Amino acid sequence: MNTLLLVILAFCSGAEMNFLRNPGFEMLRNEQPVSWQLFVMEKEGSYGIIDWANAAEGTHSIKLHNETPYQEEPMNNWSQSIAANLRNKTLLVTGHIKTRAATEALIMVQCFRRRPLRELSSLSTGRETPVYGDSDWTKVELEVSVPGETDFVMVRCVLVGTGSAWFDDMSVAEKSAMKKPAKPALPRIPTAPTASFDSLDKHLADFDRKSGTLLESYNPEFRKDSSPFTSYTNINELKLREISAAQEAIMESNRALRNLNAELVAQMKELQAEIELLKAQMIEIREGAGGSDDTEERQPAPAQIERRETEP
Ligand SMILES: [Ca+2]
Repeated sequence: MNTLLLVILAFCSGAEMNFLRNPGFEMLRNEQPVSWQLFVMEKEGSYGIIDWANAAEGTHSIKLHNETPYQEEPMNNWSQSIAANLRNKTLLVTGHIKTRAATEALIMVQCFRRRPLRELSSLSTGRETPVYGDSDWTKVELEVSVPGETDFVMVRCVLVGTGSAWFDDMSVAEKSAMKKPAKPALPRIPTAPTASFDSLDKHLADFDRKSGTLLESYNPEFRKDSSPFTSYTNINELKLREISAAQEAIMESNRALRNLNAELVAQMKELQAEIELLKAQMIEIREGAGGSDDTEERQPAPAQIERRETEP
């Protein structure tokens, strides 16, 4: 029985489709899990690897480790972007997390609009089911109502602070008929950056300036929160949202620059052709008028000069 048939049978039998690729980290390429991206801010004793010794399912999991704290929390993470159309769907996101001496480990889900780039929602398992300290494999889950303007969904496995965290057996599936009320999203950042090419420099400058005091800038209520874990998660979720948005803005601007360069090259070629044509017409006019000075050599067109220069 081939794979396609198995997939069709699974679909027809009502099994939930997992929108994540390689959700159990069993497919490897160059000792890296296929379809997953690693972000670890460079620091001695901080790393992300595939782990053969710990697994909630199969034989592999992914691991993050931070030996010592960063001056500013980078939210090191493994991530995967889902481009499937998930608009207006209610998703059930699940995963398994194991920790050793960890400050906190969580799964975060962000919904983004692409043009203009804007984060539409962000939720994490850290808000209601934080995993920290020494924990054996723990199942965490999160319900996400995907906004109607969403173009892609980012799923991140995050280690906050120090220690070790393992992640395995992940799933992002459409929640079936029985719908629960949606959980509230994080407060929106009023100055969420867009991918406008003109405003990129301003945005990056703002990002640098605000990164240190992000929470106070955007969420003055956080200090009233009595839960240290929830507060810590909020701070770092906001920072990660900013980092993600800045990365996307840079990519958008690079694309805009490439397009602009291509247009400029095309325009220059057109102008050069027009100049050649005008020069040829001037020569014709001079010859037709018989007013050319025979004692003076005619000026050749630039194209002719180039040819002469390349001749041996
Ligand atoms: Ca696995």
